[in-house]
Amino acid sequence: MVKIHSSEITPEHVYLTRRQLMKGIGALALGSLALTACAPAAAPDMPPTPATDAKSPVAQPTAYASSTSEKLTSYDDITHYNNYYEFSQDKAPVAEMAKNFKTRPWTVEVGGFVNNPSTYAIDDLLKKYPQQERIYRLRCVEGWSMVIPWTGFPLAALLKDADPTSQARYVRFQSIMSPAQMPGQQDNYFKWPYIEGLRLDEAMNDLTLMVTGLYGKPLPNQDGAPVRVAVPWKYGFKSAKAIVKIDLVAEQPVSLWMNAAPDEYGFYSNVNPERPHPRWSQTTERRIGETGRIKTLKFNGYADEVAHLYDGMDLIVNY
Ligand SMILES: Nc1nc2c(c(=O)[nH]1)N[C@H]1C(S)=C(S)[C@@H](COP(=O)(O)O)O[C@H]1N2
Ligand SMILES: [Mo]
Repeated sequence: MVKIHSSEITPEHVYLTRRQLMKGIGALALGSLALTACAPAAAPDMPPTPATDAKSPVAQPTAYASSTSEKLTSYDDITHYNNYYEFSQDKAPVAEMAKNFKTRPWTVEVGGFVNNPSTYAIDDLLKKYPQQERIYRLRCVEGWSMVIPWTGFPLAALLKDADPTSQARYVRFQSIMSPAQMPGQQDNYFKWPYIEGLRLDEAMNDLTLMVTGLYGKPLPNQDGAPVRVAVPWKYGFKSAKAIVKIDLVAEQPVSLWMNAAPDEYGFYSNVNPERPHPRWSQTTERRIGETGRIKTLKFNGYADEVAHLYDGMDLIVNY
């Protein structure tokens, strides 16, 4: 993938115009789906339809890609308000600190309980899986949120090719370990590398995205280049950045945050206004770039897509 200069970043108004066009094209085939910030997702009046053949340099629109009428968070906020503890516990310095992070060469190893383990060079991975645009809300456990136009491909596609065996019950994500480049990894305050995990059915859900770009451009380093995951119905920390290894495992993985503060951060970490964080309420959130607070929705507004995964589970106990 080519290096981009900041002058090549699509200005937001250009991007938005193009998106409106794409949305128009998508809407013809899909019917319009409207989700708003403060109301639960209006039930789509038709099931998600496969991508249309609309030609776009960004991606093919899908039902999800066009599924929000919410205002996008600005490129500047998405790339300068970052949680990335390998670099810093402060958000603002991350962009500058991550500027020279090396994302090539890069490999992603897919293994564990699979019939077809493989190690992909990142550019082969990008070529193999067609990129789509998905506009998702991102809700951080700290009580703020953004609306981000990601590009990427469903993790399910990668997992199907890996062909999990019957022993595979969870997916474990491992982020890069590179203390020379990442000052946050130079002490043992956290147990590095960053580990996250999903149950296999969560990982296979169509919403779970391998993210390789945003605003139609390659993923900026501070947002997890060259590849991160986006799991939009869970708190942001479940969406690990700079992934180097994906393992299918039998046991529930222990994440970095479960290790650091087990009472505060559980394995599931579904966005849930009914379960307060031990130190703050989760009933509202601040949309970055906007004033005031809006209501936090269960599963971050994606209940129609994912609530069935938790039938019969107590999500207060299984936080
Ligand atoms: N490897 C790694 N992944 C990570 C984090 C991190 O510190 N390290 N922070 C998480 C948190 S808390 C959030 S809210 C999101 C932030 O993603 P963004 O900076 O692209 O908005 O990334 C998540 N993924
Ligand atoms: Mo977060």
